[in-house]
Amino acid sequence: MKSSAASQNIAEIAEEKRVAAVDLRSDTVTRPTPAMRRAMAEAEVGDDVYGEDPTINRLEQRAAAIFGREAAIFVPTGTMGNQIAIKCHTRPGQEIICDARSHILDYEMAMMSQFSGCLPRAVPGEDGILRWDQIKKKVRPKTYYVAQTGLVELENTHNMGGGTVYPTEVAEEICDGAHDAGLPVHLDGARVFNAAAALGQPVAQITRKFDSLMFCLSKGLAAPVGSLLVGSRKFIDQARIYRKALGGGMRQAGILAAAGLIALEEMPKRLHEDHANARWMAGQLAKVPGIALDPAKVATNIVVFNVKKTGKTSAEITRALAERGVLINGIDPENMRLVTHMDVDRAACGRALEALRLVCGERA
Ligand code: TLP
Repeated sequence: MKSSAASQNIAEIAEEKRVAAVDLRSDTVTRPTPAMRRAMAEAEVGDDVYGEDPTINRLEQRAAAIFGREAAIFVPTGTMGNQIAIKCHTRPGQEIICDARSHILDYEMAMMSQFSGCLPRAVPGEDGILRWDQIKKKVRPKTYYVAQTGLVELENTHNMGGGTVYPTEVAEEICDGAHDAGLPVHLDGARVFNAAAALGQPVAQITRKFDSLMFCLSKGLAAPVGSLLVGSRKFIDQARIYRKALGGGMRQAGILAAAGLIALEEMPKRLHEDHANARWMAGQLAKVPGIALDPAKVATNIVVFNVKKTGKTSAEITRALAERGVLINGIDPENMRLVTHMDVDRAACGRALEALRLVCGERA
């Protein structure tokens, strides 16, 4: 994805043109609802490093209950949640089996190496979805002269795979296989509520075999900040130590947890609207000359499409769209990603589509 500095410039281009932006760069751009802002203003708070913030405690307890686990910990970002989990599960010198386009590998600043001293053993999943048959071949033999596998990591939904969803039986087969091999499995469930909505199954059911999972409040669930790491009491006690070590002990963060509680209780109900908008956009986009994608693969709120045959690079398209008030980023020179969310309704999606038709229709 673009650096935040580059994205900022794109937003500025739209602003200069004084058009109301349709921001499809990510579901991270959602703004807190009026109810969240009220709850934030009125939140009961205390010092969370002393375990004394009642709102944080409530959020952690609710997250653990919703996922049917012993405990949870509030962390400022999904990245911190994933990296704490990796640190807890592994020892320096081990390998982590993950998809070749996973967020932990491509967008988390090589922290699995910087912080945990581990190497990725990247496996190419189909649209990001791995199978046990692929993974089992990558588990290192238990001999003293090769680095040992320490962890298997999955991502559901898979971001760069196009918001793809793990069939529950596929994820469970991986967890069972890994456990038989003596390996823990962590889930990057940044968008696990989108996966649950698409599958029509509760999050507790689709995650029950994972040893730990991280989910984000600040994506489709629209909270301003925050993620939770969920697992056993022992795992979360260890996670609390690493969160503090990373500078993630946040004091009166109940102000954030108050918005997070609304995100957790209220927002999963509306994710199907984002999915319907994404599916609609994908169907329309597939008809635009020069754009290639398979709309049948769009299951959640992410649409990845190829623009090679428009004769333009994704960067050129991003800029031309921004001049028309539409914000969509490239993944690489040929591929782009749009993400639907609470702050873009069907009419806004229609405006974005119109701009895409115009921009892609022009010859480079
Ligand atoms: N994803 C962001 C970018 O970093 C790509 C986005 O716009 O989608 N896991 C997954 C699957 C994610 O998509 C993200 C963020 C994270 C972890 C990290 O969350 P944050 O941004 O809170 O550190």
